[in-house]
Amino acid sequence: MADLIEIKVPDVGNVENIDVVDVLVKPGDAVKLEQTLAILETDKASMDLPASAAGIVQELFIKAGDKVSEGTLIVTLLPTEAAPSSVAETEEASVAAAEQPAAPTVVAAPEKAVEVKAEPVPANASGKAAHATPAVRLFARELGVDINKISTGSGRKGRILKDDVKNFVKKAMTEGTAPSGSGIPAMPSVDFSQFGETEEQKLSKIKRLTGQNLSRVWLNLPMVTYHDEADITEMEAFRVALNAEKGKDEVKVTGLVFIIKALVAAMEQFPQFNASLSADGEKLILKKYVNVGIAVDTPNGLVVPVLRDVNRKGVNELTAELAEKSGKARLGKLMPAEMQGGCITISSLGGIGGTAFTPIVNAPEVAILGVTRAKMQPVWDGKEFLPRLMLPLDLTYDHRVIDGVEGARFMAAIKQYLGDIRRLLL
Ligand code: CAO
Repeated sequence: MADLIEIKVPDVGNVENIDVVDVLVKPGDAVKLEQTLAILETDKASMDLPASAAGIVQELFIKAGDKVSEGTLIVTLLPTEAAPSSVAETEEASVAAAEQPAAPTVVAAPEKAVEVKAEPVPANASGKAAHATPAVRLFARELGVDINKISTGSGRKGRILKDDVKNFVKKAMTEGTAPSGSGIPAMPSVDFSQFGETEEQKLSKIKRLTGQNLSRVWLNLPMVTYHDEADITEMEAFRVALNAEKGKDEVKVTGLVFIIKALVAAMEQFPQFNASLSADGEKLILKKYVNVGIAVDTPNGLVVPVLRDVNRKGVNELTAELAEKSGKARLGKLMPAEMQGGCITISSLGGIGGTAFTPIVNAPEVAILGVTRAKMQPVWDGKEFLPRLMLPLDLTYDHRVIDGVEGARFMAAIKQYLGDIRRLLL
């Protein structure tokens, strides 16, 4: 039988009687090189005690609560052939290597390590305490991670490991969900299965990305939504007449194309709506091009194709382009470039219904126009009530760029263009 490898407490710098706070292996466990065997803690530091060789645990000589010093025997391992058995190649060398144990990974404790140690283990929202060693808790604290937000760990029995903390931070960084400094407490995670049957459904990538972007905008932009109605009775009559002239296979003009034209005409009149605020908030970047994003509902979530140079295109060209882009969006065939460079966005729910809503600005744009369902209404003309087709409009704007009066004037201009589309020619 191969010689057993003895793993002892290495030189930890003249510290005696170190507390063993946790032992992570038991007899029979296969241990990898550098795997943490135990967590030791002094009043100055927490340290993971790594295995200086790979093997199967034969005997364990310490337990949580013990005190150890340099040279204390921790475990004996039976070297395994399959795994890299040690830092060195041969069995003899591995025994030698075990006698010069790898240095423990030391995590410096904060000034008041003793108080930190005494801290009660907080429970997460599901009522369960996060399952992690003090060293991992300390590591999480140093990175500013609330360990209770890591729902399960990849360690034994769901124990949270350092890698889980690292992955949590990585995920937060890439998804932009890292604390924004807003000081807003995170939503608690709730175990709904305690109230009844549940089923988990993964969000589509589009939904996840949209959600992150919307949250960012919601937290960063002071937004105001202004509501009004445009009289589109004549516009609708013209649209119906236009479509009556179209052949069976031709794409029909929708009201949305006129709304796009009216919006763009208003933007030319009020250039601050065709602008973005510089990242430092010091400058307004005015755009000389006019591209309009159209929110399109797709099976995978909301996407916003961008119609370019809308001011230079006529109703028929825009009708064809809108049909093409929204069709591609629904099939998930839009290229990233087709969703970039928008100056303002329209979100139209008119095909479905509604009387008003508060769309969220598609920042760094400064405004978004929401549209809900037009309906016939009695409108008083000073002498009598007339049946008019009224279109509800909702203009949300970034109040850092647009003030209330500008918002109201911009909306009045849109209404005027929609009320009399001949004005689009002026
Ligand atoms: N008032 C009354 N009727 C309206 C209308 C309005 N404001 N807007 C559309 N309609 C009618 C259309 O005329 C059409 O009628 P017909 O079938 O009789 O021709 C029908 O409703 C369906 O229109 P549509 O929605 O297919 O076409 P559209 O050009 O108006 O809109 C598009 C295109 C791509 C914007 C739309 O299909 C869409 O995806 N809307 C959802 C936008 C969205 O998800 N917004 C996000 C909200 S915030 O999260």
